[in-house]
Amino acid sequence: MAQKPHVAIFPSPGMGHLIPLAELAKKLALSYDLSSTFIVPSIGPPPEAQTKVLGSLPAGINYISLPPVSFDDLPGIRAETQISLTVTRSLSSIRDVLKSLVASTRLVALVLDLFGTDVIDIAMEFSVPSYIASLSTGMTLSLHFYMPRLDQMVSCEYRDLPEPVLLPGCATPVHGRDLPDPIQDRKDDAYKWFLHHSSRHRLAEGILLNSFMDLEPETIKALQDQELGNLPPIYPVGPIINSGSSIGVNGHECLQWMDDQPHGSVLYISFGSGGTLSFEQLNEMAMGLEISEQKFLWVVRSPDKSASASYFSARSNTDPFSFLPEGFLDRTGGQGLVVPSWAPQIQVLRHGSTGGFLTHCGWNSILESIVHGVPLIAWPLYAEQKTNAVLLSAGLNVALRPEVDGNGLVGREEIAKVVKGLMQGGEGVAIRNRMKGLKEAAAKAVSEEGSSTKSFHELVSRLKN
Ligand code: UPG
Repeated sequence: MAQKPHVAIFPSPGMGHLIPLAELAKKLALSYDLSSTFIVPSIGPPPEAQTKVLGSLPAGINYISLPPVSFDDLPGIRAETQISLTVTRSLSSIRDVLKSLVASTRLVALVLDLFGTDVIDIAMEFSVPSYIASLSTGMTLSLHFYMPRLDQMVSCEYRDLPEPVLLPGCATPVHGRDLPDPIQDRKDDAYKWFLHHSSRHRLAEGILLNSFMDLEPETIKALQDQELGNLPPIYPVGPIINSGSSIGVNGHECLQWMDDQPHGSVLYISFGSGGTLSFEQLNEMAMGLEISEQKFLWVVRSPDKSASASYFSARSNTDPFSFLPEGFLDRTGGQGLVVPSWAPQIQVLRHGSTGGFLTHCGWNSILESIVHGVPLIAWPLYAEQKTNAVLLSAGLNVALRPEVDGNGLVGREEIAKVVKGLMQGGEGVAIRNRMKGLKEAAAKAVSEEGSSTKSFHELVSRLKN
């Protein structure tokens, strides 16, 4: 009997990459009978959240953990650089795994994300086609294809450009300071890596985009109509989101508390798998929430100067409660729940008591909010999150974006203002209604005849043949 087609999936480090790729693999297995193997890079001990995701994969999806790579020789490098170097330092073990998969399975494709583009060369050695899973917006994908040109055209730092940048196919202009964080310092290695991966997008056999036609119609059309030159085929297959197959860390405590809250009353606050605030900002956040008098569920991590300090561990570095203002937990006991490190986000967003989400604008969080119709406060921290915040607030109009003061902080009064505005104000109602429209559009995209379902069929028939 002929062997089933098999797909190798290479997620670069970070829960924000692993979670949507795990959901993609489940879809391939359950709807299309394609088996897969995850090739998982590692730096140190695997985060608990990662172990839970990999441990709950259904039959037909395997994973192989690569030997850990060390960064003892490069202390203090940026997260984006470390992610890229984790990939290049793992190339020889990736080659070994691919070789054994080629020998033991009918390997039809390798799927990798933005930071994995160096693995394309190894796949070529084995004549295996590579597909890039573009796990953020169509807008960011447009930037990747435009990046080599932008790099040539602009000589100053992007934040110093007098006019906003119009990315191909994108109706919303983006100020240079809102372009992704790794390209804010042209001398830094993170810039070179971003440009490197961007240039290599054209080597892919195809690109799966975790967005959908009705969300970013002009951008996706521009990408598909080849306005940026000869591009690989783009398959908009989103939203692919966390299905929440396990309750996860702090799950029962959060959901029990949510059950006791009035419908639509709770603001959920989370900065994704790795986001952290500075000590001063953590304090302003606590005081702002308290004076807003709105209910909240806050996932808190110990403060750090780097906004991505928990990226590789997905947990607080030390006890975060000891950094909160004195008496805060006692005073807000009836108003909110604070949990350390991690919450069962998808179950929280699905819960009837949730009325809003203050998010760091990671794309998975945004898609999860759209699918559940939860309006947003956009609080971007790092990576491409500021660009996403522009799309949400200025483009789609489904988020409030608080003002940052001259010291780089969002003050307590401003926090209380946007929180009340979202949860109680007229603006909040308008945003909630627009979010409802996006929720319906997302459901339509993944329905039987929906645009993303059709795209998925096309992609799979390409993979199988
Ligand atoms: N999550 C939880 N509980 C938590 C925190 C996160 O379940 O307490 C889940 C969440 O549901 C989501 C994922 O973890 O599925 C987090 O993904 P995302 O919101 O995209 O944030 P990051 O982990 O920060 O994602 C990285 C980048 C982000 C980018 C994304 C996709 O930081 O900027 O958009 O990857 O490329």
